[in-house]
Amino acid sequence: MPSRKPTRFAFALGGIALALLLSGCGELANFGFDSGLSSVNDITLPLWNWSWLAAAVVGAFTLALIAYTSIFHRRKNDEIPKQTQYNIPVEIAYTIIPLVIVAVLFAFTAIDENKITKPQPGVVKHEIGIEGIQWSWQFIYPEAGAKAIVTGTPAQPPTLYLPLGERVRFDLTSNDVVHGFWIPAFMIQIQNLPGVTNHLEFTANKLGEFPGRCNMLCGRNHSEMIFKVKVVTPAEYQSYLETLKAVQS
Ligand SMILES: [Cu+2]
Repeated sequence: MPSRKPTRFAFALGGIALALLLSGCGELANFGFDSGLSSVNDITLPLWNWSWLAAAVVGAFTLALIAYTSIFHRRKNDEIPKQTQYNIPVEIAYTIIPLVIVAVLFAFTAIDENKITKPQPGVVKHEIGIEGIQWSWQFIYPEAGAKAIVTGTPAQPPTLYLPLGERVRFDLTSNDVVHGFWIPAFMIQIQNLPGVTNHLEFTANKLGEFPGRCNMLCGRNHSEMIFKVKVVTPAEYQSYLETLKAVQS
């Protein structure tokens, strides 16, 4: 009975995987991200979670097909099995199924992207300029005057202040090459392009400090393009703007 051992082994492996998955469900929720942090991640998290679940289903199905073939169709003797050149229904199925998967993922992504990038001019309370420079960031606060510009360096990464619960509009540019403005915790990523101004509106919904970085390979010191995001109360944000004003006068 040569097929007995591998079958038991496959069942044992499947059992262990299922046990691990069920026991870890608490930590697996949201797959590494927190909910309620920002207006963007509240939109993105369901898509993120369902994409992982869809990937798990596709992965399990594929693994089952591979296991079935390798367990039940192992070489039993020296006889060459029936040789098949093609199987039209199978080939149509494995062309159409991935196309449907990609189309569904694309549609849900496009719907969420439209929600995230839709401007809400009446709700926006603040405007902040984000300029990528080789190799750091400049944060521009026009509310605090024309010269309210915070420039970071690799040795002294800048801090981006954001007011809690108030919608901010970012105007993103670059003065040299393509950079990627990325705040992982908030699930925000948008490119800084030379000669183009990109916009993103966003509300931070949790006080605290969060790391930010550049995620476009932009040159030798790309990895040093880090910054800190500090979400403060609206009153603290106003007093920060006042300190920026005071520095200029
Ligand atoms: Cu960069």
